[in-house]
Amino acid sequence: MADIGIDLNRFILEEERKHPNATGSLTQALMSIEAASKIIASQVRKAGLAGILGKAGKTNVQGEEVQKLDELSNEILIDMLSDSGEFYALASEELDEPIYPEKGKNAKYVIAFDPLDGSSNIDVNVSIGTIFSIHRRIGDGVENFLQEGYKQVAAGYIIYGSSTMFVFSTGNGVNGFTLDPSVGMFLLSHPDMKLPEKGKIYSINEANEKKWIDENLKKFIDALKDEGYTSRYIGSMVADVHRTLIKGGIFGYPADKKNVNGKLRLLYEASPMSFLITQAGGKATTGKEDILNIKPHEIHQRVPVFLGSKKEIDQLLSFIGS
Ligand code: P6P
Repeated sequence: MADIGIDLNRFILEEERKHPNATGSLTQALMSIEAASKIIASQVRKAGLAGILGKAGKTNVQGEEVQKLDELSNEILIDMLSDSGEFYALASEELDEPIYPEKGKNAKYVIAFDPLDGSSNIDVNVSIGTIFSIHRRIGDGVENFLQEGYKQVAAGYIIYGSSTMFVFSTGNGVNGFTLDPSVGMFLLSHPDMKLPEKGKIYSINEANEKKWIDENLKKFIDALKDEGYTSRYIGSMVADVHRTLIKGGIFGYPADKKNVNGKLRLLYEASPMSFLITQAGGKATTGKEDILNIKPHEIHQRVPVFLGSKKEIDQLLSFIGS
């Protein structure tokens, strides 16, 4: 295990050295994400002052109003990732279709990202985040993004909260790095992150209870209440998943009568977060199948999401599993 305090770049390079055939492409790819995240963090931290709060007046492919910080974060990521030359294609929550950077024509990887998830919380100063998912390039078009989640090469998020953290996995466990703004470096603060086998928290928007499709879901939540669980729901996926990764328990965004496939997107929310939770010893399911086994059919498709500690996920499936 790497020493606490080692910086992210050195950690990534040491990971590369463990793979004799590595070409350095993934290293460069991850470092370009890191660089973009530092710029986004600086914009997020001063958003209230820089007059970039508030709605940009446009709506994205999800039909959601786009806030200026969303647009800015999306542009920063597109510029930095395209310029790295390490990505053949980029897919973003903010783009209807993938883009194919000129410098990435011979690149080995593709990346899907949510540039600033939880953006409805920007104006009220609640933690928000960037989520990313990296796959190997397998072809020349959108099929690159329609790969099962278990095939991800790397996945991670950056949470802009009380501190800025970079949490990621390349398939060998999960490590968390905290930004030291005084030196502009992410330093290893959470080595080899593991979910507790069982938590004490459930995280779900109970306001939607009347719309839940499976009535056994309410029975499951009531069972947790009877066991003395507490409820924590921030309404920003990165923040709710980050807490679940550290404290355990369960986070869910189920299908309901309004969102019949759930609200969260498979490619750049559910799949990368499920990869991390699974790498950290937890589980992730739609309630019917393991999220990492789903073969996407569309880059913006939505899925029901339940992820967290083994105990709570197994208990959930005993109530709602097919
Ligand atoms: P609701 C934020 O808009 C988001 O996409 C996720 O970050 C979050 O988990 C979810 O939506 C919250 O949705 O319907 O509970 O407000």
